[in-house]
Amino acid sequence: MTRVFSGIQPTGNLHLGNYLGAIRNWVRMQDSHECLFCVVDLHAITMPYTPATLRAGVREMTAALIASGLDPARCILFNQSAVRVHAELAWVLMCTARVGWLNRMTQFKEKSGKDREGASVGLYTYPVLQAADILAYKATHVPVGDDQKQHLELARDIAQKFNTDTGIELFPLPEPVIEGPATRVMSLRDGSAKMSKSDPSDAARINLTDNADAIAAKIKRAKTDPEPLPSEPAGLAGRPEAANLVGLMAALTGQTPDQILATYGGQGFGQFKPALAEVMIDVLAPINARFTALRDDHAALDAVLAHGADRARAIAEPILAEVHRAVGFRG
Ligand code: AQP
Repeated sequence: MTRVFSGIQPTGNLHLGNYLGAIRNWVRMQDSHECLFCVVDLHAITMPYTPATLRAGVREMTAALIASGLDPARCILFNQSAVRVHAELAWVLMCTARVGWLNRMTQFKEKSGKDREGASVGLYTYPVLQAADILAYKATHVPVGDDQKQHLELARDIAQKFNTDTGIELFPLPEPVIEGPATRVMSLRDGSAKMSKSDPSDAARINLTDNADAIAAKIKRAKTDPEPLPSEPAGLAGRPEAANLVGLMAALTGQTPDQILATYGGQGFGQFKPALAEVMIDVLAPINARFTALRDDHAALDAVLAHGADRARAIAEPILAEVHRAVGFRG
């Protein structure tokens, strides 16, 4: 049996990296698998937040996911805090995970920065909650971007240790699904940094809510180098910004980088960038229009989340009961 789980934080706008790296795969998988997709609001409070922004962010992310193609009739779409099993299972798994394992997590190091002592304990234990998100449903496949690889390996280690400690093969080891030509979309301002919601420069990312003018302006200003495009992918080595734009063109058109460079090799960015912006606008404009139509219908969005949470609970609660028996909390 296969079951798919993945999540996204309701912090800031959905961006092109989230869409190409993860969401597009989610949309594809909802037709072939049992899928649960979660707006992870418990994760969102690991960093500074305001309650009003968080509440609005959950609805906005729900609207953005539906606008991107998730269909609440074909997948289970809900917010994490509505299903208490996530937090309860996280506690049990925190007693399974080892401090040494968490100390190796690079995302904590990046997000806590120089002020590690001032970071929340939740930010440190974030990957254990992420493991609980997945294991609460005995999910077998987790479609994510490349940046989540290390957390997925940890989730597998936690599942394995729990099974060994209790002597019961309770959890399957979840497989990461890191697929497609854009598993790591880079910042438009710095080809060595990933495109990210928390980048202070809005010019570094394409938001799914950006209109055509904003997209065209951001692509025009995207950092590049003075060389023309090479005619083969090998010529992109050492040119991260050029490689990123070619990768975006490939992901958006469904072509390979070879095919893109066969068309644009030898041309400068003055020709390539307007073509890329046009393709991007064509893909994002319908998503943007659907998002605008959905975002203010709070009652409808809340109803989608409530129904999704009911369905998620129906799967997770019996699994938590199995965990309680395995641990010895009940007979
Ligand atoms: N640049 C990216 N390229 C490809 N995939 C990406 N993802 C994120 N950035 C890229 C994937 O999107 C999914 C949801 O991300 P998330 O919101 O849970 O993770 P995040 O780390 O909060 O997203 P951001 O934009 O990177 O936010 P910040 O700035 O807070 O770190 C995940 O599957 C992720 O891999």
